[in-house]
Amino acid sequence: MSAETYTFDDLAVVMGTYNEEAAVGTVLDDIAAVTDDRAEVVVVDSSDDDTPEIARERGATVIEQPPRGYGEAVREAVLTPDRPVVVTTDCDDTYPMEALPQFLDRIEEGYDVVSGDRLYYGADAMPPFNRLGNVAFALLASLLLAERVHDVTTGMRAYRRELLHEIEWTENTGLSAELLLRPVARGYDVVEEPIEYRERAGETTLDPLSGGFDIARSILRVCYEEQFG
Ligand SMILES: Nc1nc2c(ncn2[C@@H]2O[C@H](COP(=O)(O)OP(=O)(O)OP(=O)(O)O)[C@@H](O)[C@H]2O)c(=O)[nH]1
Ligand SMILES: [Mg+2]
Repeated sequence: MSAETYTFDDLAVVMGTYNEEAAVGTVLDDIAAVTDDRAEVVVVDSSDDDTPEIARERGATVIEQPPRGYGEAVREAVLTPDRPVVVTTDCDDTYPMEALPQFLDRIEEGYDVVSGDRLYYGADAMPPFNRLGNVAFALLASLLLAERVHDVTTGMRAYRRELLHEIEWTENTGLSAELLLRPVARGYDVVEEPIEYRERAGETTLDPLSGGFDIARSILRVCYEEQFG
């Protein structure tokens, strides 16, 4: 691992947004407050509400895209910034932006990926069905990769920028799992960092059942490809 010094000027925070007007203001204000307004913010937006206007007012770069699912938006979002450290979040006020300095510190220590582990503290704010699903996804991936991972679908991670461009990303609903599992399988330095998880502001766009099947399929495909592909 090679250590380098980073400041908030080296940080980009990126997200997909689909009708998140109830949360986008809070999320972007939190990022600005925690980073002294120095992080670049990239929003890939598919909304038909006021989300993009609110994001632009706060200085974010807004890229418009038709609604094609989580991964289509987040792939474009993570590949856009030129800054050396890229952090993903959901735009629903569930993830603690206060943890950004800690994530940057971990990258500075030399990690390639820092993954927010929501299950460590119990994730009481997560619906029980989703919590159970996440425990099952983590066990499945751990078995297939022979390496213990604890939260494979978290939306909050920091990545060293080069890694994002070194790997080809193929998944949509399962992109979050893919963004953890391919680096783990390829021997990058990955660490899971416990984070608090809050209840969502605004409506979910995810159907837990069909979304869950898509994620399970992505985990199987990605782990198979990494081992035999
Ligand atoms: N641009 C774009 N963003 C999307 C799309 N689908 C989801 N998102 C965004 O991706 C992020 C994650 O989606 P969520 O609805 O929070 O999904 P989740 O976290 O799995 O589930 P809940 O938080 O429980 O609803 C949010 O910021 C959404 O607004 C899409 O088709 N296009
Ligand atoms: Mg969410």
